[in-house]
Amino acid sequence: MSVFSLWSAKAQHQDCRRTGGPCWQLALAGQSAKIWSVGADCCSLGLTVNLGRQSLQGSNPNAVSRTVTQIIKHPNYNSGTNDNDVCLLRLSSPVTFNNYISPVCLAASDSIFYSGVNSWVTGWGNIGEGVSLPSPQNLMEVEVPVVGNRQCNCDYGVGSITDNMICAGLSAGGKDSCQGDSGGPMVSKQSGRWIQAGVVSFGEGCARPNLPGVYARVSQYQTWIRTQISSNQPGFM
Ligand code: 4AZ
Repeated sequence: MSVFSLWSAKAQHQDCRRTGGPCWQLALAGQSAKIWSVGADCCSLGLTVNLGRQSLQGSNPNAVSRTVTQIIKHPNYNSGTNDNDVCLLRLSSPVTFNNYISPVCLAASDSIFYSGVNSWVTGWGNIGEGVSLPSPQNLMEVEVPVVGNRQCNCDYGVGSITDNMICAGLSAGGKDSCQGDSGGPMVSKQSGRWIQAGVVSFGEGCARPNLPGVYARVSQYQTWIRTQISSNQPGFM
């Protein structure tokens, strides 16, 4: 048995080049968006995933770590357009779920996230566009409404937001994911359950007006994820 976690293909290529950076949030999330965290350390010697970690400093009594033994990048990832910006990380061994570490539901293929519906994004990324801002020491969380693809295409230029993307942000700006958050989860609550709708992918700047954050649309990857997990883990399904 093994455990897989969703990440961003862009983060694998770009953020891994950063050294000394903190962590990246991964998309193995929890029933309550407020109590989990999964981060991947800089990958000079391979990735380490920290689960249940809330702070970069001090004791994290609920944290456990696993190494990453396999990275499966989406075959149609396009680094020019950011289309299909997802990958799967295989952890070295299963994790026991508890109040601090729990899985999130993946958006089903037919899931709809209406524009205006709130979503929550978490991560260890930059807290603003300015380079001089300190990296957060605690896992951050932001609440942003979904922006429909038609509107998001108007914002970014028609054709740049594909059906494999989902956007979220305020038209006035001010709240967003940012560099270093890539790979992390965007979750929404549907019928009392936390559903992962997106994986942090890209955006023009951070928290700018009429330039929402763009996320890989998880509902497009159900089939791919299931195929990968079962073919890499015989007997699981
Ligand atoms: C990045 O480079 C990044 N404002 C992630 C999210 C956003 C922008 C940039 C969204 O990882």
